[in-house]
Amino acid sequence: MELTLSIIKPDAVSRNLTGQINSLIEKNNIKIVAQKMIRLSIDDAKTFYGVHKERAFFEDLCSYMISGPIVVQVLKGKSVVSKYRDLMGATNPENAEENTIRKLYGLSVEENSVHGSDSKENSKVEIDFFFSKREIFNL
Ligand code: IDP
Ligand code: MG
Repeated sequence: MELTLSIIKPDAVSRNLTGQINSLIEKNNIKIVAQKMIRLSIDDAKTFYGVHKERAFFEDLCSYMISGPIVVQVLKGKSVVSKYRDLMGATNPENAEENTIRKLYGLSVEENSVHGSDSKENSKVEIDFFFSKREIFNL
């Protein structure tokens, strides 16, 4: 069993899609073992997306991520890091497969509704960034 960090991004939370996205997660046999709604500070956004700080879209991305509440989650399942990436679909919703979250709900390459850790190593760092041990059920 593996854990991954998921974020339901401001575009999706503001359009009332949290429940529909959670339903897709659960239908795919992935367990939500921690979840909370928060609003990021600009410093948090810049730290979280630090690997992208040289990219042209970095400032825009950080502004977008603090534009409204987000839902951060810890997901648990077999090979859930790659499984959730598959369920999310390609970064650009236009390139995402049918029935993926980003194909169904994404608005643009930036406002693409969800984040998921891209490796097991990063999932640990990202989960620790948002959650304390006592917030995660059945760790
Ligand atoms: P990922 O979320 O699929 O792992 P990354 O390349 O890690 O994609 O990019 C992080 C986030 O930055 C994306 O989910 C998206 O919100 C935003 N982003 C990525 N590429 C672009 C771009 O070309 N323009 C604007 N925003 C982008
Ligand atoms: Mg990424």
